[in-house]
Amino acid sequence: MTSNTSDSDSHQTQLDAIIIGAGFAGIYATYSLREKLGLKVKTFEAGGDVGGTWYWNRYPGARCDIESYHYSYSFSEELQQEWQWSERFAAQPEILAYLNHVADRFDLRNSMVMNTRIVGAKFDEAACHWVVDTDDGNTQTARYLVSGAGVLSASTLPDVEGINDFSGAVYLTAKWPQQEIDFSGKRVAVIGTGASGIQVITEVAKQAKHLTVFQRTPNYAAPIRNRPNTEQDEREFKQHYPQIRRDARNSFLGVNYPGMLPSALAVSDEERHQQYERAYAAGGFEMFAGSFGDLITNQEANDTAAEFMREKIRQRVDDPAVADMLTPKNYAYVTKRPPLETDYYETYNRSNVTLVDIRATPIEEITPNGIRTSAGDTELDVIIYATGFDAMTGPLLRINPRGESINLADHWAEGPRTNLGLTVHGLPNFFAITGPQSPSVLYNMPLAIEDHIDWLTDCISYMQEHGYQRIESTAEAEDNWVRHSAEIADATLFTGTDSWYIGANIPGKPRVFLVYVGGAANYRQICAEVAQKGYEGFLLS
Ligand code: NA7
Repeated sequence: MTSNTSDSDSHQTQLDAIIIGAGFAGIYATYSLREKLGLKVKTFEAGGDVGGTWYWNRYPGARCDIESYHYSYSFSEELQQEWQWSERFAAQPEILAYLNHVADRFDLRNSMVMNTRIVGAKFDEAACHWVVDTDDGNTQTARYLVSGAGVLSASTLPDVEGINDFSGAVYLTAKWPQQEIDFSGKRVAVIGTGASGIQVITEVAKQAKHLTVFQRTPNYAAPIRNRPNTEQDEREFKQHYPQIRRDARNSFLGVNYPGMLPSALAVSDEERHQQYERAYAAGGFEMFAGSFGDLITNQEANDTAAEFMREKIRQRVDDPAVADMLTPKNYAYVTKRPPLETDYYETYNRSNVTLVDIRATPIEEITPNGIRTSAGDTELDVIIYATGFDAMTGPLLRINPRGESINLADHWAEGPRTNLGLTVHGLPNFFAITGPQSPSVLYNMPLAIEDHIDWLTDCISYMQEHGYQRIESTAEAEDNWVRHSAEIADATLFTGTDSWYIGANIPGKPRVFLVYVGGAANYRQICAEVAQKGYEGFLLS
């Protein structure tokens, strides 16, 4: 990367705000800063169009696992009323169409530059502005830098010998080609069995001549129970949207599932079983966010849910040896992101699907003809990598914003350090939408995004009113937030499991829990109090 940033940059500031990315976050940030504050905004998007996650992850089976009427913007009542979601859980093309509609409806494209990646950013103290480099060799300056770079956008590949030697076709779920791919008659491998792997495996198995799945860790996957939305669903949401959004914002996951009971240990075995059966049948995230309130804090309570899920796997998979391989054994339910599925476990009952446990027989090498494990060679025409992301911190670290005295990579060398999961000491006028140590991925992302952008819009408005040009978190407020965030995480079962929530999927990444798990309602209240107290914990000048 070459930087065009130099001390001779003009002190003239070209823009009020530069926004990184045109996904859910970048689209609303563009709208909010431009339409509510009248700022001069430019949004840079690496992809060819708006959509972010939903632009890139267009693999067969890609679908949202939050209900579509919830997984949408709430900022415009007209938008809520006019958009119709065809399914309970929207598939990728429909979400992408929705985001395109929002960009067009609010005329946002004229503030956006596509096919342009931000590759560096430095805060110039003398000019009090950000100097931002793009991969087309240009440099722009802006008072504020707002990252909508996403939390699961920096995809990763395994560090395995011969990865570039395979002579067949290679696809990544996270960077899927625009055109449809035909797997019929092909010998296909999928590496990875997270949310993306599970979705793509189920679809590709229907087409491929043979599918071999390379699994490192089995997951507790639950049925999504997708179906077309009915007219009644639509009426229900559209008539009661304000109340539904309020309730959603006050629930842990950002979707207000009814029927949650406080503790799995406070009811009889029979009642507990019924509650799990009800939640499993209801679909979506009800199994953990609509069953019992203590699954993420109490190991004994969690064991009851984990055992229920294991039993379901054993019931659904014909071959007991395969069922055993698919059964998670040594980590608590929900502490790795639980995927949702349609007929995932039944896929392993098909004669054209083979499961390989790569903990028992590790991948040794990718060869020109396929994959070699310690048990032998699998000949292949196609390899699909569904191997995940450098989550939460990866997208920001790949840009590595710099202040006068810090750069983000050094500042975060031992794990992310933020104030409110939104700002960083040493990086003035920088806001990370759904940054690490905010509720983000353990909340409903569009709502999390709106909460952050509303907060930063109010913050900039306050600065304008009071004649401030610069805001920076104090070191002390950042230390307190890092400590507070870690203390809450340590009171849960999450930190005992290797997952991307804690950086364990990336070799060498510091083991720090990346999400604020105190609940979005608490979190929003803390953010509101900071603002009410004149941005306590921040220096304004
Ligand atoms: P995930 O959930 O991180 O899943 C990645 C999968 O790839 C997971 O099964 C990993 O096993 C596996 N993996 C990762 N690295 C390797 C290597 N080196 N070798 C073999 N297998 C590997 O990513 P997804 O894209 O599925 O989902 C991300 C989020 O998107 C999801 O949680 C939703 O929020 C939407 P592991 O479990 O690490 O042992």
